[in-house]
Amino acid sequence: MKIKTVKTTAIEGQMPGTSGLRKKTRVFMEPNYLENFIQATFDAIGGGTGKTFIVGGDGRFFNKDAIQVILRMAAGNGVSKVIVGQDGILSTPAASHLIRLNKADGGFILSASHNPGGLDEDFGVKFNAENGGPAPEGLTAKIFEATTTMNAYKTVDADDIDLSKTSTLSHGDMTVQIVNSVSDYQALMETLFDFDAIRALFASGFTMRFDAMHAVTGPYGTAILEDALGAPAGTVTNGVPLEDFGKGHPDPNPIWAKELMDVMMSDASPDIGAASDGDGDRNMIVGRGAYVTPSDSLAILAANAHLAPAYASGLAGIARSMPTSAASDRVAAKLGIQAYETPTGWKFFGNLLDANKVTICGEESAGTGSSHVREKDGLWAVLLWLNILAVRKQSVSEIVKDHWETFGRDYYSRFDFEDVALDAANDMMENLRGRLDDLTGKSFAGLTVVSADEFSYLDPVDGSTSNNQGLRITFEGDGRAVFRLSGTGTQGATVRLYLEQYSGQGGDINQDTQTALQQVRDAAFEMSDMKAMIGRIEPDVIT
Ligand code: VG1
Ligand code: CO
Repeated sequence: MKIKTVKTTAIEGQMPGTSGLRKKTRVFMEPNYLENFIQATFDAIGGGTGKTFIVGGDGRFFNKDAIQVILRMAAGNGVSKVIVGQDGILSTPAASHLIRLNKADGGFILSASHNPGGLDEDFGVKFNAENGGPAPEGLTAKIFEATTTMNAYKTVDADDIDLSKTSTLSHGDMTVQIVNSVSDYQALMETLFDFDAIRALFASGFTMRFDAMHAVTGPYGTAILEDALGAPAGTVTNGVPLEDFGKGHPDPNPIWAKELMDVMMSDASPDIGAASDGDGDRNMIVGRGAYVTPSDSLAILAANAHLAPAYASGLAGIARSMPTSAASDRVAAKLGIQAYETPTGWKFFGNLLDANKVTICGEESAGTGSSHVREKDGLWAVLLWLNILAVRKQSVSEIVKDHWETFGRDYYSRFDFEDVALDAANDMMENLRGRLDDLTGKSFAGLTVVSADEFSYLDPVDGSTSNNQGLRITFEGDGRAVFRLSGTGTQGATVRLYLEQYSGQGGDINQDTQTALQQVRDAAFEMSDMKAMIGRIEPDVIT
């Protein structure tokens, strides 16, 4: 098969963000856009010759077409083998596992995660490195650099490969292996959790609703929860992946998973509700009448992980992203293990996991995971919850309440202001950044600032530094506000304001969240002059 070199021109720098390159689908479909990014990735990792890669995506519109492009380009770049999920389907954690299992040189995951899919919505590509984790910052910088100097890409003339059946095919010298999307991942889960105990839980009449949101976890949820663990048929809802996710936002939070929330808050509520996002790396957990915030979920999973076989001997440490609440730090302190605070995005956990400094990690945005892969893992979190419930034989809300009684409660909420004019968002951040040094000791909305800084991370493993990772302000009385600009939006800027208030041990754990956060919120609005700077203080989404 003849390798073709196609001339192209650099597309003014394609910058991979928190989670790969994410753009409108139509942008990805422009001539050479996807091709440039893929070639830039091959160039940045020193070429593809003789290497093995994993390829799959969340099933959104353009997934299959993009895979065919990548397969031809892989052959053009001398790759020796590509392993692809059947029908082009691989969840992000399953792809991470396949990279590790097959000792591959990396993987391409096609997804814009929780962003909507379709011709007029979003598409994305992430490159994961040989450890199975998102490309570290040094590599994303090289990829970006390569996109700016690009003048040709390599591919082959070849027909599309049939992705619908598990089989082994070829593009010339390159082997393409189509694998079942679920089975290796399921086998991994069986090594981590007590499937017999969870099976017994379901057999005893325990009920669950898992909302796959018409995204990638449908086949995984059905195979594992219903077929392997014996949950009744119908436990998994919206279980067929659709190219437009049924026109929904496959984002597992109380706003976008409203259908599930309504059931969980009603008399017909099952014992546990859960949902996952577009690419299967996020999770939402909700008990009967009780939503569990992701920050609390991370802390509770960490505090109870020893009840599952894989974590019975304890945790090496716990890591959380900076905007995530301090709840998991309290667990680490009690367990006498190290707590790490990293910038937003899973890539920063990779080094800590590889160096065995931590076992469990999480983010406030509904991501939790462990050392079993190098990505956050939605179903993993759901299964760990089920394992804990099977052992403790208490309800979700009893477990949550018990946790708060032991550790105190970290009230938490995130406000998202979407599609803000870029200049306005940058000006607001710049303005606040410029005043950080003067904030300490000043009062806003009656709250005195204890400290204010811009988060910068020194990686304890490789010594690299990541600056500009969010503005954080702590208040007297254990309150905190964090301002950050999103790195995953595709339109304008998204301003995220993260609010947190600790009840103290033995403090009031029964307040309404927004009431408990009111003072911190007002102080944040006042100190940033948000109303004047971006023209509003009403968020689009509150989680
Ligand atoms: C968001 C979340 C962050 C997460 C990232 C990717 O980033 O806040 O916690 O790691 O999405 O998640 P940002 O920059 O928009 O705040 V996913 O599920 O898209 O892989
Ligand atoms: Co995701």
